Amino acid sequence: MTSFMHTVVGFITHAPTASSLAADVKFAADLINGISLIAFILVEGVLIYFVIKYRRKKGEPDKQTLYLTHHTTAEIIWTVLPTIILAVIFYYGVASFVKLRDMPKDGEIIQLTARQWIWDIKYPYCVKNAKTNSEKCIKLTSKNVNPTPENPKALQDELQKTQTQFVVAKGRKYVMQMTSTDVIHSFTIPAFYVKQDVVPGLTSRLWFEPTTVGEFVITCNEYCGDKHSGMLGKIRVMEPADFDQWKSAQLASLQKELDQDASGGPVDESALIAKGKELYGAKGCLACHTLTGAAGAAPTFKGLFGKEETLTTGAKVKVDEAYLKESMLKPAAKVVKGYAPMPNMGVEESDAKALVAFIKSLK
Ligand code: HEC
Ligand SMILES: [Cu+2]
Repeated sequence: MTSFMHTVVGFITHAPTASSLAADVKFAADLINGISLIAFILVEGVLIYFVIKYRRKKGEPDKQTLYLTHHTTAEIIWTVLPTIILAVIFYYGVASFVKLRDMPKDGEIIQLTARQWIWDIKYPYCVKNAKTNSEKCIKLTSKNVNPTPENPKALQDELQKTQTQFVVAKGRKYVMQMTSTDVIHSFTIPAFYVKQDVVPGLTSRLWFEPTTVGEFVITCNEYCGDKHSGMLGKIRVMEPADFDQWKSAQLASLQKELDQDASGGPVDESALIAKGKELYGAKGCLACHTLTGAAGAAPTFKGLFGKEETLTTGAKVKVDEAYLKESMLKPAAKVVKGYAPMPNMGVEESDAKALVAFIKSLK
């Protein structure tokens, strides 16, 4: 029955279905749209037909309308038929909804943080340094694909080509544990037919099992501010073997970073600056801080190091490494006069080091 209905209704739309539940959800949507379309055509068709057929023609005398108190057969039909149709819609809607909300116990848990206007994810794959006991896990951050003060003519399509790819393996189950640092966002992967609000102060969940290798877009489906339209991520589904290879390469490079940090060996300043520059884009700092000297929503980074800033308290501070670091890790601690406090951008110790080096390099 279900597969027959799938064939009948499936011809209406041809969107890709790339997760284990996509076909079910798409079917429920197509069914509702299909029934609505048929009902619309019937109702409007009969309406137009009656308007034409029973209109009063020129010179015709007034006719009295038939006086009807009730019509049992018609009443039974218009009660029973819609009840059956609605029961069918209800069945398919609930059946797919229940599956969507039933989080698999064996799913791999990916932490997601949304913020204006990017997605941050953290995988449960981590490495440790035995000596210092410090840990690093694989993390990816999307870029906002909107023009910036640095690149005002950039096109979204072009920017999206260099978008960070979130990576998952085909045939594995994933549970996203999601929260937001600012406003309500909505994490959506159209090809997977999944969508869930991401709310500050709350953890919401969503799960999927990708079934098709390829690249799919992630959108934010809740208006979240003026760069909402650029909150476009990308997710790449790989064959499990390729995914495992990607994962071990990532872990190996994290291990290397950890061991370097631990040994306190010579730091490659230019590599650190390059990493800071990348983070400036990846972490979304460019949305507010320019590199050109122009003040935007926040002080420019150009020439910032060594400058004297006046804080909202009236106190003056010299911009040194410690102050820069504090401004990133605890943005509310010291707020520059004339500005609203900066939101917490989820900058971590190791990122802060690179960002400070980058800011120092901008004379
Ligand atoms: C939504 C806008 C916004 C974003 C995005 C943002 N900042 Fe800020 N930032 C501000 C504002 C506003 C201030 C000034 C008020 C304050 O000190 O809190 C500021 C201040 C700072 C300061 C101190 C500057 C000074 O003149 O004393 C540093 C350092 C800084 N931000 C670093 C960063 C880094 C690094 C990022 C990216 C991870 C970032 N900011 C992202 C808005 C932003
Ligand atoms: Cu959003």
